[in-house]
Amino acid sequence: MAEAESKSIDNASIKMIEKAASDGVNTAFDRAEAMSQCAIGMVGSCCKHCGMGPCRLITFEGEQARGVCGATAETIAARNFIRMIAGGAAAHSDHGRAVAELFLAVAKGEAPGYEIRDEQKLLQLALEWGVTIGDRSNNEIAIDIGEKALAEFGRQEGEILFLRRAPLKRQELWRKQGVAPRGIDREIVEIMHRTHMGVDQDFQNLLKQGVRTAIADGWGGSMIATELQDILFGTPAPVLGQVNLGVLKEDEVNLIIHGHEPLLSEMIVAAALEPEMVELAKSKGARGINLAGMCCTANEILMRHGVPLAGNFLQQELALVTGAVDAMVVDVQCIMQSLPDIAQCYHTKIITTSPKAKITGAVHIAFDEHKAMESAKEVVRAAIENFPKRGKNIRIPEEKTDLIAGFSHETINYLLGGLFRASYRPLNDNIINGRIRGVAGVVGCNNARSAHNEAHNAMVKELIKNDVLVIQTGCSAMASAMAGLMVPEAAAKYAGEGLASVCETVGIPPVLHMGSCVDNSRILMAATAMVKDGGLGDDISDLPVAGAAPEWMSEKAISIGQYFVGSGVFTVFGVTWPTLGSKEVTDFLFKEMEEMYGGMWAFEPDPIRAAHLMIKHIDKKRKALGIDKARERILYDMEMRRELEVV
Ligand code: BF8
Ligand code: SF4
Repeated sequence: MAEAESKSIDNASIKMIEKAASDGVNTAFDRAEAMSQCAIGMVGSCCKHCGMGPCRLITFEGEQARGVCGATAETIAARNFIRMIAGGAAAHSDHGRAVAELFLAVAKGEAPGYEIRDEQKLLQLALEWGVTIGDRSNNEIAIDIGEKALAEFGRQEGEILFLRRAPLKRQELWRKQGVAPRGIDREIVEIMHRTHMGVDQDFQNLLKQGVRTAIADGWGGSMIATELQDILFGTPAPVLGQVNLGVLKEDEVNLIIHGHEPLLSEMIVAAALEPEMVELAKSKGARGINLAGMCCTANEILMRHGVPLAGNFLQQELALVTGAVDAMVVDVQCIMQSLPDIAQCYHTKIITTSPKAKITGAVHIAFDEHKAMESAKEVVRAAIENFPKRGKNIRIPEEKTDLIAGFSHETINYLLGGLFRASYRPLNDNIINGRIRGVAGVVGCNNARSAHNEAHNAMVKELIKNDVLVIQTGCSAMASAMAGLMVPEAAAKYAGEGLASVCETVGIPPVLHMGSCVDNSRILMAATAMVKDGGLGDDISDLPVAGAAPEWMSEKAISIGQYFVGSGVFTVFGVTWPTLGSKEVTDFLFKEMEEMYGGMWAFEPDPIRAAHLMIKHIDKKRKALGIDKARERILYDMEMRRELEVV
């Protein structure tokens, strides 16, 4: 069916889109087709911030349109844009806060079942934050760290603590530009205030607050989430996993864990291993319990436990269409409201767990972190008890692909430098000598307005073909994994000769999975480590690196993009661009920001062209560093080598 094939490039998904159609099930793919997009809202020119609107700004020839209150297209586009940043930063940061709260409860002995797994990282953070170590116990140290982390959200003045991790030059630049965040919540609230009717009406001033808030996300809320999760659940190390709907099993209880915060899912992983649970599953006729992840929760439990990935954002409904999912448990973010409706067509139980995220039609099992194991067992039991209710209409696509995940910033350090001299030196050296042209972070969502996974795969393949090492998070990482790009063998098959030779020596894939979307903070740390190791300039903006989210859809992606730009990275987005209604705002984001921050936005829906914009930027940085000639020599060497091989 040509139609399903235009919606996804993944075979398993195509089969399930077809099955959904024959089962009479409506999915996001159908809804995207039926839902027309408002041309004015799409370009950021619709304001409904007060009861005199919505004001939909259309510029007539020679006449500048304004809202009823007099707001211009620039003000409206900038306000809409930074409200997206506020939404995204709030989501990541509230996740960070939940982790900090659990962390503190664990340290105080109030959350049985959890423990501190990465002592080294705990002590490192204690040193960094000036927490006394002495002969104190890990829990005593962790109480101080947890309190300091929580205070970051409500901090009113000064600067958030993790800013000091950035290269010195970057910190100075942030201070000079007035975008060093004071506190995480404060910056988000200030966006909501300044974008209220009749407050900040200078688009540059609005965008500046957008940068400050995004930095509070990347170097604040998200980084707190990543760091404390690592200390609590373990810092990821390379692990073999599998991805795609084919990880579901016909003869086992299939429980999908979907959402973002690993607090509950970590405990579900433990609960599913409990003998009483396995016995219960067997008593219901199942061979065992099969856990699989969806969206960023999937990335979290893959990175730490090797739990397979059932799929990315646009596969959440398709998983239910297999008819083989006994329960899908969700927490927060990127969860489609259509899930309970689709579940009704099969037998699946949709279980919500967070007081922040209930869905009409779903069962709610409140997750209590103080009795986490009990909550987790209740969820697993619900899945098991639902297993006998499976209907006959089951089809699990066979597609599943191997991947290696677990490339935390620390792991990359060890892998490259070795355990005793962990460093980014070999990466920097290979960039300087030209074997690796540069590094690209390709991240973000799927978007039902563009073919599922198509842009991710096209862009990533083009980048590695051109010797750009790719690091990934989120749904984008899963897209590459499905395409077989996250195994070491992919280097010989898809990467350019220079990159392939480095990957083969170190034994890594050309595309590295760094985790969930809050783990984009790992990319910031990796970039900082590259600067600190020397030879590639003295700021992130000097590095031959670039970022992209070719299939973005969520506000979180805009916040991530903006903190990359604010940290000095050229960042290109696909699908659509939300400020096109104002040329001034768009020009400011695409051009002026480079002068201010060394990084800027770009919009290019064609993934190959977007990849070449990234490569062009990388080459520009190589030239500025004076290392462009090295690469020419390398290529010449290879040309010569090929000739010799022919002889
Ligand atoms: O935080 S990449 S669709 S799942 S928003 Fe959502 Fe986008 Fe996926 Fe993870 Ni990130
Ligand atoms: Fe219209 Fe101004 Fe109200 Fe927005 S704030 S809806 S532009 S009157």
